[in-house]
Amino acid sequence: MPSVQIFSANGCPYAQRTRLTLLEKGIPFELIEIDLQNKPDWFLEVSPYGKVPVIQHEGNRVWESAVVNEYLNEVFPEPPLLPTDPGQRAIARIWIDFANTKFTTAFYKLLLSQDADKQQEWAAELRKHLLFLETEGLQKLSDGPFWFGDTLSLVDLTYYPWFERWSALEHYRGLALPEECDRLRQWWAAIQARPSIQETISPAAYHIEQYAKYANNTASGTTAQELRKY
Ligand SMILES: N[C@@H](CCC(=O)N[C@@H](CS)C(=O)NCC(=O)O)C(=O)O
Repeated sequence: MPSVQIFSANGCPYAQRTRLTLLEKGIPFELIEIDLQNKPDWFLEVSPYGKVPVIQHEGNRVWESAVVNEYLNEVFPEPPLLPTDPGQRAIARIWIDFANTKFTTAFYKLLLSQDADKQQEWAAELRKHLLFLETEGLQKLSDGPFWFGDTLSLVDLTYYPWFERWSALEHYRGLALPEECDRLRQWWAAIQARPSIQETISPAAYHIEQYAKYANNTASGTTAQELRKY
């Protein structure tokens, strides 16, 4: 029996981050699929926030994908998915924080916004973030193809799921990757070739369907409710 259990949902980008981390490290795991539209009663006991992903490992229960991934990187050190130099490791964490606080927020706010002015505002915000990833992140940190050069890191795995879902954003809101994002495109091509990605990827049509309720603002899950508050 694998030592790691992950509570996951196939469409969830945060859970995908953690599934990718498990696969990249070659950690055997048991996957428990949660139907987020119809959560089992026991789920709140496992997940205090009512969200996926959550992992259980040797008496530890950990949630919040960024924290889960750091935990996995510490207890299963090979291959390392964060730079060993403390300065570089801090930079990696800054980019992970940027994904969580700015980038994914703009992604969801754009999808949830219904009026044209708000959509324009959030599209401009997201475009600004993409250019920031390109010029301050990818271009300055390494020659690629990944954030820290040839070696994949948690930063790559943190951003990947939203780029897989870009087809849905483009479908509902018409926002394409800006022309000038060459390094982002190079990164995208390189990361898509990873076996871990091929094992977890879902087609564009699936994501378009999954986000239909975000795009017409009828999504009723905890995550959508929280995002509507600001
Ligand atoms: N900050 C959390 C976000 C996790 C999250 O929002 N998961 C969503 C699915 S993508 C969820 O489980 N939502 C529960 C719900 O919508 O009721 C993380 O990084 O793990």
